[in-house]
Amino acid sequence: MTTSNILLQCLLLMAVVSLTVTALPPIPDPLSKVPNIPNPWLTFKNFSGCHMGENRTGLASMKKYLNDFGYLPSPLSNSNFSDSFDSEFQDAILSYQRHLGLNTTGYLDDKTIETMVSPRCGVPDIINGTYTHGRHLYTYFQGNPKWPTSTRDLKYALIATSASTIDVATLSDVFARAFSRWAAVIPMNFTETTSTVDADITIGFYNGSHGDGEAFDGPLGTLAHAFSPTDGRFHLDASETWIASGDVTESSSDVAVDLESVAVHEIGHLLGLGHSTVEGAIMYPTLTVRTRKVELVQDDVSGVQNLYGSNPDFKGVAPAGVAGEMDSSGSGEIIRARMGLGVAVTFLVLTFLY
Ligand code: TQI
Ligand code: CA
Ligand code: ZN
Ligand code: ZN
Repeated sequence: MTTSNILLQCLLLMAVVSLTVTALPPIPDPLSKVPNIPNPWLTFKNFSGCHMGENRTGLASMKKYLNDFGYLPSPLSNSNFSDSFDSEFQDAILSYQRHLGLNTTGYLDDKTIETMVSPRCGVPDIINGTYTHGRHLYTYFQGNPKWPTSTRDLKYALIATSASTIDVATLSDVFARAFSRWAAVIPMNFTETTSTVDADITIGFYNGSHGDGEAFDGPLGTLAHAFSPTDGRFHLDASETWIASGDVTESSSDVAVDLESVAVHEIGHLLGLGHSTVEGAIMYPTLTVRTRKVELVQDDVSGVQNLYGSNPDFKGVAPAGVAGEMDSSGSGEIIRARMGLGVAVTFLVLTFLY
């Protein structure tokens, strides 16, 4: 290779480089990254910035999209979706953003639209509250019962404590802590009331049969049960060795059960969650005696937020593995609830394994 040849090549290369440089397109705006192939959802780009209370021609097509993929309920029979950005549509946007791991802005920001316009699988993401892609996660009761969206304050009352040896002040503390774990993630307040008539949720300790056809069974077996929304009854077996204060793992009893752990699980049922297949979830249907398990994991949070939305102050759960305050003696008996049994019956006492 001669020097002039190299020189020529250099010149050529420079020409190509400068050509390429001058031919570079302007810095793209985020929405133009989407390929311009025929795409039925491309019109969604027109809704950029659209938010609550607005009316945009054609917005109904996005409602159709969110309906097709499981985020928005179908319109009332014989009616069509409207073009107005109403609160139901905002809930669907929030749910979509949560499921897709986007910022939950609740409006049509560019990133959300870009995600919607992108090619995707035709199978709905959610059918009856359950993810269709990948493993099964949280579940709901038949018909997805929940407390009405207008209810943002639930009152609970301790109505039957005489069968329990734990003093009422301690019980109050334990249930307040258990409720607050759920209140931290959804826009719902729980307050204790002494008035049974005002209470949405009633909590009581009972021995044996207690009038709902589901008798308690002495130590272990069934520990407690709760009804799906909006029944509100939460019963505990008075004959368990409940640990309401102090460290359950240090208990002298080998059938000691941590009261707060069971309360957090039952409150999940009271709010409308069935059992989950995610190990480590509060709604996973096993608990080991002499073990404390009180921290919600992402699956519990997704399940309950999909019903009620997110608490605006909620900052996310600690990553798995760090989250669990799970603390086991390792040799304890495992308490198991039968998966899905209660899922088929709503407003009836759920069927129990024990
Ligand atoms: N009581 C069962 C439970 O709360 C009752 C039940 C069985 C149920 N299947 C259901 C309730 C379906 C709703 C839907 O799960 S239990 C656990 C767990 C029980 C079990 O006394 O067996 C906990 C109470 F999950 F660990 F097994 C609390 Cl945490
Ligand atoms: Ca029992
Ligand atoms: Zn009962
Ligand atoms: Zn359960």
